[in-house]
Amino acid sequence: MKKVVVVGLGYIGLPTACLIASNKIEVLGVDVNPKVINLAKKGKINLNEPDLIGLFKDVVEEGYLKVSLTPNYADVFIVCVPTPFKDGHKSDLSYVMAAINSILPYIEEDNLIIIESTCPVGTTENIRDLVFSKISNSIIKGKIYLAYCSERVIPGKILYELIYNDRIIGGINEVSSKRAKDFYNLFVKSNLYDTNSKTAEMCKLVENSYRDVNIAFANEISIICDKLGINTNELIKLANKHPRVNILKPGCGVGGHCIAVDPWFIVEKTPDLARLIKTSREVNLNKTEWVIKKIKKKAKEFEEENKSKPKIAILGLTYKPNVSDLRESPALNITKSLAQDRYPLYIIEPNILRLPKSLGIYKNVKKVELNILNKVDIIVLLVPHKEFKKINKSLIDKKIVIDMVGILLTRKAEYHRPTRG
Ligand code: SAJ
Repeated sequence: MKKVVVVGLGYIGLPTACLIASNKIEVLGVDVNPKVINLAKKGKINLNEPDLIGLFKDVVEEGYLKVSLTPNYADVFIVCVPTPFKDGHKSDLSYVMAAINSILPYIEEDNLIIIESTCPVGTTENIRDLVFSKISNSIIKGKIYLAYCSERVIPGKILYELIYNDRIIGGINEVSSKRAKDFYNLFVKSNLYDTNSKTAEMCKLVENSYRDVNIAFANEISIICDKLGINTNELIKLANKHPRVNILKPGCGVGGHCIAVDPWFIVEKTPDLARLIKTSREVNLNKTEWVIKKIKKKAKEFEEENKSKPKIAILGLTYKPNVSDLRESPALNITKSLAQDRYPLYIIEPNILRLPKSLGIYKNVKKVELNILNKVDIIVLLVPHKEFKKINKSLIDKKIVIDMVGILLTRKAEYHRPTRG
C-alpha cells in the first residue's frame, strides 16, 4: 500500500486518516473547508476525542499525514463526507457527489474507492455507474474497485471503536469486497464481514433505525406514564428485570448526526413499507415538542401566580450525556424555543464554553453552581451529564423541577411531574 486519500476531515474522516497514517501508510487528508485545513496545518484539530490530538501530532510529525484542499493520485480513496437531509426528509447527496467528482481526475487502474458516508440503498451502484461513465478507457474501467463500508463509531470513543468494532464491507463485485477487506485489515483489529453494496448500505441504516425505534418505545412509554402518574424510571427498571426485556432510556428527543437522520433514508426509498420506522421518527420528534409544551405550561402557571416570568435553569444542551456535540440536539431546540419566548434562562452545560450563535443568547454557559440553582424558579434537566448527579436534593425539593431523565427527583411517583416544595 502506497497512498491513501481521505476526503472529508470531520468526525470520521480525521480519526480514520490518523489511524491509517499511524500504520505507516501515506495519507492525504482532503477537505474543502479552508478553516479545517489551516487549523490542521497549525497542528490543531477541532474534535473533542480523547487520544486523537496526540495521534494527529505524531502522524503529522512523522510525515505520514498531510492535508490539502484538493485530492491527488492514490491507491485508495475513502469518502467520509456528511449526508444530511433536505426539505421533506430527503437525503442530500451533494457532498458525496462533490467528493466523487473531486477524485475523478485522479482515478487510475487498480484504484479502490470506498464510500463510508451513510447513504440511501443503491448509492454505491449509482456512483459506480457515474465513475465508469466518466472513464473512457474500457480496460481501466474493469480494473477500478468500489465498496461501501460505513463507520459504526460512537462520538467520545471514536478511535477505539474504529479499531475494535466489526465492520461490514459491501463491494460492487467480489473482487472489490476482497480488496476493501484487505485494506481494512491493515488497521482494523476486528472482524470484517463482506457482502454486496446494497446490503452494506442497508445494514448501516437498519442499525440506527433499530436504535431509533427502541428509543421511541421508551419515549412513548414515558408520555403514557406521565399521564397515568407512574414514575417511568422506576417502571423501566422493573420491566428490565425480565430476562428478555431491555427498554432503553427516555429523554427529551433523539439527537446527533445519525439516529435522527438515517431512518429517513429508508422512509425515502420505501415510504409505503417503512411504517414503524417513520412513526418512530415522529414519536421521537414529538417528544421534544411535548417537553417544550410541558415547560411552557409550568412557566405560565408560575407567571400567573407570581406576576413575573420564572427564571429557568436549563441543565444540559448537548445531544447526549458527557459529550460537547450539539448537532441535532433536542435540548438545544427546547432552549431555543424558551429563548424566543424571552424567559430568563440560566444555561448550565459543563461540556461547552460558549453558547452557539443560533441560540441568540450572548452569554457564556454556567458551571454547575449552587448559587445559580438557588436563584431560579424552575429547573429543567434535559441531559443527564455526570456532573448533575451530585446536585443537592434538598435544593431540588424547593424548586419546580422538570426532569426528563429522572436523576434529580427524589420522590418516586414524580418522574416528569414538576414538584413544588
Ligand atoms: N438516546 C436516548 N435513549 C437511549 C439511548 C440514546 O434517548 O437509551 C438518545 C441520545 O440521548 C442521543 C441519541 O439517542 O440524543 C443518539 O445517541 P446514541 O448514543 O444512541 O448514538 P449516536 O448518534 O451517538 O451514535 C450512533 C451509534 N449507532 C448505534 O448505536 C446503532 C453509532 O454506533 C453510529 O456509528 C453512529 O450513530 C453513526 O455514525 O451512525
